[in-house]
Amino acid sequence: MITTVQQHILNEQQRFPHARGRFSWLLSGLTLATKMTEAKIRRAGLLDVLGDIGEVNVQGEKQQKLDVYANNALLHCLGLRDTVAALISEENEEPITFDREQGTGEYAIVFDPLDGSSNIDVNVNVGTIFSIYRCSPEVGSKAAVLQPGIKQVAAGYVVYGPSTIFVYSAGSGVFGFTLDPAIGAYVLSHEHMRMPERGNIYSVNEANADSFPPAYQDFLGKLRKGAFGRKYTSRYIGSLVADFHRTLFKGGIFLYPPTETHAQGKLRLLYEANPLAFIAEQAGGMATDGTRRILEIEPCDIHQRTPFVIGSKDEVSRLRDSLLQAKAV
Ligand code: P6P
Repeated sequence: MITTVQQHILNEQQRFPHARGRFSWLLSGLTLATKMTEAKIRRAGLLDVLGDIGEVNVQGEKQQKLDVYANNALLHCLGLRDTVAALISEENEEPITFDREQGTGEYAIVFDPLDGSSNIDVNVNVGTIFSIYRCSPEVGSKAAVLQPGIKQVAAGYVVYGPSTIFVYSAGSGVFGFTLDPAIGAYVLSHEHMRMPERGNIYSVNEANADSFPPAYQDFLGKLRKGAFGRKYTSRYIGSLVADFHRTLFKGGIFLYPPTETHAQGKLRLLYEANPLAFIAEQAGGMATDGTRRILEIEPCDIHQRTPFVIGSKDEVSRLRDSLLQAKAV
């Protein structure tokens, strides 16, 4: 007997009698958009969707055609859901808002439509990352998402790879659904996913290592020397969703520290760090900006960046403690 994402959400919502199935209606917009994107990615080499369109997004990054397609699919599918009051995307400078009838439009969705875009042309995993917040007409869309990540109603990602997996949490554990191309549905494949307490993999772009703050360099040196009683290996795909998905399964630590070119880190708080931090904590892991819990950071701008450390409690807390100690000195 298969359980689809919608069925799972409806089962979950039975525990919340006040929910009127509107959340599952909203989520169906998300899953549809990602299936449309997956169909394009799966045939990328055959369709004229590779390469960039010669424009750059708000981040100053070249927009790949698949970026644009993924963004438009999400804006279209979610815009059709009257439960959605606002959409905030990595690809759009300002929020997209909708005038909904009184009593509808209760959610704001934040997303990175196609993360890891630099890997698209070389057929390496890419992903979609999303966060869902409640918002009310009084609060307004920007204020609704400029809240700490602990206010997320739900969050998750889709990793497009050898198989396409939709991973999400609504605050009661982490669930994975694998897309079955034979029926075009996401089918429950991973229940109550848990991140190992510790691992033996660290994931960082070593090319930036010389510009990391000394305490980070010292910590990475300790991992390499087996100072914590186990040998580590290094894995870095350069696609956040793929690097995180591996960390969720295998444990260990992913880091994007402050660097010479990105003093505040490169990754974005609202649509990269917060949703993955929500998933990590729900799975028993941990996520910081080095020293502070990611989910407690008060955002000031929808595109703000943050240093990002996520993974098993053991490694993330060891790094946090050594960074706090370095600060205290
Ligand atoms: P770097 C991809 O462009 C991305 O936004 C994330 O998916 C990834 O973790 C990071 O940038 C890679 O950045 O500087 O190591 O190439």
